[in-house]
Amino acid sequence: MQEYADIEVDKVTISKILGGMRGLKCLVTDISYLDPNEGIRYRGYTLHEVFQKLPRPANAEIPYVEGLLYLLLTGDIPSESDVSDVVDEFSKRRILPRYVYEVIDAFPCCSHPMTIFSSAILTMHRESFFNKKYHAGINKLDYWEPMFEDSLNLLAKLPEIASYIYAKLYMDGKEIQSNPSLDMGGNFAFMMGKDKPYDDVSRLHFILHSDHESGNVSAHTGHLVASSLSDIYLSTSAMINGLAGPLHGLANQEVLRWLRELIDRMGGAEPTEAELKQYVWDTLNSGLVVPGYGHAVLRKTDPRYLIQREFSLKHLPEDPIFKYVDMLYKIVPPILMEQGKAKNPWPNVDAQSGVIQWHYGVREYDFYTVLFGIGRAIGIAANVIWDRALLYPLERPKSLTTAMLEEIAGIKPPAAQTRGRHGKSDDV
Ligand code: CMX
Repeated sequence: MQEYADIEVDKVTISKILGGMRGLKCLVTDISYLDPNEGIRYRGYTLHEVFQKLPRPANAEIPYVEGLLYLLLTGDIPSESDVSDVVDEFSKRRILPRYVYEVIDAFPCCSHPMTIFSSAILTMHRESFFNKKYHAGINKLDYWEPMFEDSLNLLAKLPEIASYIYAKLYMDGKEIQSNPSLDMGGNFAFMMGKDKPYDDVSRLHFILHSDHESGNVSAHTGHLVASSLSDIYLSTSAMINGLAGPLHGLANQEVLRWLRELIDRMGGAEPTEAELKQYVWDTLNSGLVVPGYGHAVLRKTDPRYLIQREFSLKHLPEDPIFKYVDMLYKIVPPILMEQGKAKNPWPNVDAQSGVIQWHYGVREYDFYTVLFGIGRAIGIAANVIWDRALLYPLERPKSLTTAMLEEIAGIKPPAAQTRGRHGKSDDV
């Protein structure tokens, strides 16, 4: 690569620097690619192809999540036997250390499930093989191996952690022990105490949320933290914290909260189209965002939204909240276009995911982002393992002062630049 090192890929403009680096091409990943109009491809496959090609459990509509991990890691569609190897690995590694339950039990009341989830993952940092090997002096060419080992250990445990948090917060601590004969999606449904098709709902949810290339807050945080050779526990806990923001993963809970507020406002009566429009405008006029709509990269309806809509049309067409969600699909985009601010007026993944959970009885909507986190952890792990295998460097972009930018823009004399905003001669 050295001979191509100086070839330009993108231009860094002031608007990109000040605009959250939106669209700046400065990261590399081969795990997934997000086209603004087509949506996400995992290892070159569209989501429809992924759902079609990956092996699925007997009597299931949705493929094994374990097969998706195989695809993200290797780029190959796994055989049945490849998938059953991963299922076995997960089954062997799923048991949580006792202290994880104790940490979850110790949380004060009213803690958000994402805070508990992130902390529970962080607590397991002491289990890290990577950390132990690093301190024993492992060769950097071998870093990926303990990272891989740690990742399998962590991913296998996430459904156990999440379902225990759910039991603790909402089921008076009545946990259901896992069933080692089931795959990840099936076992999660089992531990949540849910019958079919919640196993498929879980597989669908985890696969759809796993990766969205590497510039979004959660994926980028995971990659950034791991770039300092932090292990998968530290990196995943950090990515969960990024996911917990309302402009990112927390939007799935916000959609349900926003819909429930509308239902309360209507006093149970079904809103007319005019009333729904008014509700959307009231939200915008109060300076709030319409949750579940818009995207930093996508410029069309998110295919993850459409796949969940297809699932809902098949399994829950009469669900009253799904009907609201579907009415909003027609109502919100023209309103956002009329308002003229959002670059993408179309729905994203979070506009549809909560209603499916609600329908199957998971109505504690502040838990929804934990489910997103289980899925996203799969993509983060695949990326971070490859980061170590390819010896990706510490990430360290350079920052400038405002005065330096002003000088670059030609609106400030050079003398002030080195002192920055708080320098003596900087009288801005
Ligand atoms: N409702 C109201 N206003 C919106 C909007 C929405 N759904 N989406 C964008 N806008 C506004 C922005 O707030 C911004 O306003 P200002 O100029 O006043 O700052 C303007 O439109 C331009 O924003 P943009 O370039 O279109 O979008 P960004 O890349 O800045 O932000 C996103 C993207 C997702 C944060 C934004 O669309 C949003 O806030 N959506 C609602 C929250 C949401 O659904 N987040 C989940 C995204 C998917 C995920 O990561 O899980």
